[in-house]
Amino acid sequence: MNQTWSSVFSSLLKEKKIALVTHIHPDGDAYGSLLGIWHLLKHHGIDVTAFVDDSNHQGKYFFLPGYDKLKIIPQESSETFDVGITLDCGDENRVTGKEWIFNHAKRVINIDHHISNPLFGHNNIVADSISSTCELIWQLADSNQISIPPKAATCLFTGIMTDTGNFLYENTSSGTYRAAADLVEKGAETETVKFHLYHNKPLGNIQFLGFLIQQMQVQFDGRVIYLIITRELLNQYGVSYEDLDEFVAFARDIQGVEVSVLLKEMKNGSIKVSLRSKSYFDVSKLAQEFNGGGHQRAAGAVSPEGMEKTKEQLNNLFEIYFQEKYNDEWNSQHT
Ligand SMILES: [Mn+2]
Repeated sequence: MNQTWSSVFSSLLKEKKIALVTHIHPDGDAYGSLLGIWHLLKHHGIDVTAFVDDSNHQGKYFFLPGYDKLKIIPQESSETFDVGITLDCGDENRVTGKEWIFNHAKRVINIDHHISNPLFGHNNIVADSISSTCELIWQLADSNQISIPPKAATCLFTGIMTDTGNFLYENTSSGTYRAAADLVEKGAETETVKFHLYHNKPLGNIQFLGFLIQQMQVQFDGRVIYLIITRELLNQYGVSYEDLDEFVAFARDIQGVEVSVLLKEMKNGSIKVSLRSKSYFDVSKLAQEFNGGGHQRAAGAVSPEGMEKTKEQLNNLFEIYFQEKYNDEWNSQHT
């Protein structure tokens, strides 16, 4: 563990008042790191508050300990904090309450694991080779011998599990298993996590997935799959935003597929682009072409163009990437 990061983290235990935020449309790693570090700091006597946006407050991560203690970012308040921490935010525009945290905290610490992170904090603990922000927090605590209470362990375990696709993705290292094993020993309630995330899916979600799979578009000799979600469709099936991640990962698992693309129409007509790749395609580069970012195997962006135009732009990029960058892989891949 990097010495500077380690000491920045241990110095948190000397602070009086800390605010925590994560990214918009929080996923398992976002809620896991937010609540994991909240329990950890609280356990060590810090006055700490975890803040979220109001928009998605009944999501599938409700079972995480402390979820009901999350506070909504206030519209107006003169409250100040010694430190503000942004968790799992690949860039400042993804931070929930970005302006609020920079205005109300004397110092902002950016704790993240996205390769495209531009280091927007006063201190930056950004480790792009680590599976998840939750694993990074475990490493920071472990290297400083800061004890992790059971509730924090449950939250951190959740983020590791979701960001690695249940320890399947190639971001899963020996260190990831070590972190997970240690969190289990520290009391992570793995059965609760597994039940709520994997064995309790709403029927509508699975029916929606079935529909999407029927409609999916196969391109580039089966190497690229498109899942297209219009607003109409989303309303019809009542599927929440946070479930869509799973679908794009599911399509990527099809034999011969290298990149899975999910295009989702948003309220204002722009298109949310989610990208997953299997073994060689660096989708963070593709996302950057749309001013987005992420990881090599999982990235995203928002396209201001409509559905058809966005798909056309993506196809042009795939054409170029497969011909120029990934020509060897293109020729050698067995489909
Ligand atoms: Mn993450």
